[in-house]
Amino acid sequence: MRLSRAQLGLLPPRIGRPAYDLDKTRIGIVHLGIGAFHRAHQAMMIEDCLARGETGWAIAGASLRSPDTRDALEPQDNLYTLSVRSAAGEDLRVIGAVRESHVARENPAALLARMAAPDTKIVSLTVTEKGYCHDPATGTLNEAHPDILHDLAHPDAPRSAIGYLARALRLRRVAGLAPFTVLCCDNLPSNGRTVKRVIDRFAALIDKDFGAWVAGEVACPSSMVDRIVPATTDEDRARISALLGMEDRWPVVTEPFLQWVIEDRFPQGRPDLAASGAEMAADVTPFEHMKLRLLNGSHSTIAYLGYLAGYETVSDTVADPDFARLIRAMMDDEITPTLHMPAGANLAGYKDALMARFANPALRHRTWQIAMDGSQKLPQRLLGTIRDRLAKGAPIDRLALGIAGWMRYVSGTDEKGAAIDIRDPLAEKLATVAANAGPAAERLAPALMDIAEIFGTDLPADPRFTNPVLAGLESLFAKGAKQTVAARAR
Ligand code: CS2
Repeated sequence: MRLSRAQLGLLPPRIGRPAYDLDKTRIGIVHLGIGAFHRAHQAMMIEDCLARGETGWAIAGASLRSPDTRDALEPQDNLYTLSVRSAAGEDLRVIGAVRESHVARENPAALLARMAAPDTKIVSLTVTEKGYCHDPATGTLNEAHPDILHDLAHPDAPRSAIGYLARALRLRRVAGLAPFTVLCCDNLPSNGRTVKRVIDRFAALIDKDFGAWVAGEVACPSSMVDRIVPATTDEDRARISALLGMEDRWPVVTEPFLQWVIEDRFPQGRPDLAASGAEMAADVTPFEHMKLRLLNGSHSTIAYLGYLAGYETVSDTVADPDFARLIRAMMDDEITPTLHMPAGANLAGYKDALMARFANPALRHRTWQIAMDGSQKLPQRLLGTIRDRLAKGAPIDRLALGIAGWMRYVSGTDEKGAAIDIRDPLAEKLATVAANAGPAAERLAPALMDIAEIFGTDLPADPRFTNPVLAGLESLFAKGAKQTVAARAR
């Protein structure tokens, strides 16, 4: 038996389920990038809006390329289980907010029609950092990106998320409809401003007049999103299906913590997200910095150094007291002084909670998963913090070790000599650099720092940056991650 609308009544009583009439709701949001994160975060908050009677905000989800999510969800009437897991146990709830699953590559017209429909007021995105086809160091559109070149040449048959946004906005304009609000939910710095910069430029390249309309009319509020959502495993599928008494092909497993801080700029309206627990703010920048630097900066550092030390998950890594000490010291001594929080923010409490979240033994969050796409992540997670520190003449030893960990990781071979499966849009370039440099820190470090789309041109020229990174990388090659971390954690 498979989870579906017809079977909802057969679920055991302890399993939560939609507390509203699914047929009485309409689609008001199109979400590009319907992965695990969206389904554990925004879709859950929208579910609460629908349950409160805000009927106009159900979600049409889309994957740009892979049919996997659609193939799993459509036969279940797009229902799926959200599991909230910690040492205290597991809570299960079936979510009904997602009403359609699109695969852009298979049927672009259907997705564009949904994005251009009069009821669609918001198009939100979790397409990961690389999905914006931008230059990570500068945050501007990468006009040489193959998908962007394609979409500029064929604006009516786009491939990239940016191409879809532009095409759908154009269809709306032609139809005399107001644009939708573009809500970026990816871990980018000033993510609304970044997507705005990229889409404005793309639209201007297509047509000057259309570009001016997009620049003037399309709102892109920034938002800080936070919830740890590891990839679903087959073990999760089996356990959750057994608890449901019916099969769910793609449940999502997450932690109790959830945060969403959103700039309140939605000219076409929005659901009452604050009533679902979001925080509406005039400016999310301080919250973005706090989260990207403390959580994601630590996450990436844990991912590279933990992977190299042989730890499979984040919780395994921080169960090593040296790693936990290093990360906490990095947060307290090197990251916190760069943050400018509004009065009343409790950073100490945030960091305590973060350490507990990393230690959550019920989440098997693989270091390898977080290590993906480092070229797109390092600038906002570690390098921005490093720049702020250097501007104040402050030391960066632990942050530099995080960068050195990435370098050691992308050298492509682990400490036992086994190949590392590196996933990164720059993987080919990284492999060439690593092959030319060999396992020699003094050659590898400068060669990697030469990649301007990651490091810019300022950092490689600053010995206060290059020296500690090189020292870290030398130690990682000579002594390994465990000993290097132990020596620096005390
Ligand atoms: C992680 C994030 O995979 C990663 O790079 O750092 O997905 C992280 O779990 C979320 O940003 C938490 O909100």
